[in-house]
Amino acid sequence: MVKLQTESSPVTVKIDSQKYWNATGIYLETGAIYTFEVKGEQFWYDATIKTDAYGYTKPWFRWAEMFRRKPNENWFSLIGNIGQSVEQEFLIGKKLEKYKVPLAGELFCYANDIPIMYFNNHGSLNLTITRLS
Ligand SMILES: [Ca+2]
Repeated sequence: MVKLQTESSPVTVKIDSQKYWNATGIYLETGAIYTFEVKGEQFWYDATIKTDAYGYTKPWFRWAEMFRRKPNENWFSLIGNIGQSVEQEFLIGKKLEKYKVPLAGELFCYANDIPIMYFNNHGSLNLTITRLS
């Protein structure tokens, strides 16, 4: 497991849209502040729908939104999670400027989708993590 220090270089990890949990191998420490960013133009695919880390909305999918892992965030938005805990889950999107870690653990990530709908996902994003303090 990698622990970033404030003077460490940023670390980039691959987040695969098909994985229910992407274990990043990055250990986030309690009270530390990090920046998470998907740099530049990067895309992943929900079946044939091309989108970025902000994800997308479709009026004809509205009925199914409540079944998403994060019901109130876009389809395919990039979500971060610490230690696979339901209490420590947050939207990253393309950039989360400053995130203060409430409780230490490994960073996990996923594309927001319905749990049984990961089979038709394609592509991955490179997420860069920097420790600020
Ligand atoms: Ca899907």
